[in-house]
Amino acid sequence: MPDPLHPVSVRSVELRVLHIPLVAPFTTSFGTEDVREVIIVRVETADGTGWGEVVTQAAPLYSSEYTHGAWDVLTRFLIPALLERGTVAPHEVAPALEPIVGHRMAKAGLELAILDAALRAEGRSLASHLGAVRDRVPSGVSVGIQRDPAALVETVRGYLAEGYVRIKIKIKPGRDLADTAAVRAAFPDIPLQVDANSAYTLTDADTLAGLDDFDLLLVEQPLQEDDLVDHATLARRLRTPVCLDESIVSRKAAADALALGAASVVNIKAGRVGGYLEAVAIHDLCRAAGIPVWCGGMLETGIGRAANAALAALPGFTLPGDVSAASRFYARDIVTEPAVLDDGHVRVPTGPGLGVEIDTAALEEHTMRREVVRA
Ligand code: OSB
Ligand code: MG
Repeated sequence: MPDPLHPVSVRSVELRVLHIPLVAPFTTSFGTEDVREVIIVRVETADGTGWGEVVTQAAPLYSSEYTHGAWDVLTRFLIPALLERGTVAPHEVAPALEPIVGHRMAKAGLELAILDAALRAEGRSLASHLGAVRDRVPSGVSVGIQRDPAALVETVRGYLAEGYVRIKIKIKPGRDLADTAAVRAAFPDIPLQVDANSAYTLTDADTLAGLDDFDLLLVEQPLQEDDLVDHATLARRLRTPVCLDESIVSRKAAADALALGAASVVNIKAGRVGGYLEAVAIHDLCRAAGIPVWCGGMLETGIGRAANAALAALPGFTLPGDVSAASRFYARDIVTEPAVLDDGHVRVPTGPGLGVEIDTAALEEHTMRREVVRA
């Protein structure tokens, strides 16, 4: 785990809801988004500013959290709890917020802003603090459900032409085996995986076993968030490795999943687990258990995208993550140097804190709502 950083003295926390248009609609088993709704956090401390991102979506479909619920719990409970303490070191944020049950994405966004402020004050990068061992990370792309399998093949072709080194396609009942077969037939050798976002039950085990024909890296979250035992049962039925996303809400959940044999690969998302420090703890426990991990994504802006690149540079991240270029989702990101794809990789920022600077004009353009909470 990272060494503790010095505390910062928090003076105020600004929240913004942003609406950022997506370059193309993104469809999963739980719905279609064409505008990203996200919360950006800015903390002002005695030693400078820090930025964070709350990766909720507009509706509670991926998890129970959603943007306006996160706004409410942040303004009423989480931010007041931090302001009441006065000073806080990054590793003290999660324990300080622990009495408030759940709301992990909201907590993660606040912790990231404190981490950024503390690291900028010490002139250290988030990547070096978390334990990064690489200066660039291989870039995979998550491809939404398209009109039909032929359209999916053309969309995938475009991403491969850009250089993405691993393709993930979204599946749901009725749009699974034929879609996967079409992509595999068109591209026999690419690293390919599928993500069901909890859309199946164990009664679909025969269909899911059909995925074994396509030489997939993994099938991600076929069953519900709390179906650990059913995932273990399914994993015994499939040759395709089962990877968990939604189910891994904490280091405890990860340990339970591994103990049950519910996952042989883990997707780590800092928002889903309550922060980047908890994410490192999950990385550490999976690494010790010989379980490969990869860095998931939540359509992050340049803030969360920079942090994800730092996390994905840790040694246990042995599979390419959903750490794509900003242009995969956004025409106008909110950082001055959006992440780009270079030879199938994304650079790990090396500057202090997140290592990215905010494009304030872009930030303003996308801001729908703003509030400052003071001590
Ligand atoms: O299940 O990984 C997921 C986006 C929103 C919610 C859930 C998921 C996703 C993605 C996109 O797959 C990954 C990305 O940000 O590139
Ligand atoms: Mg997923």
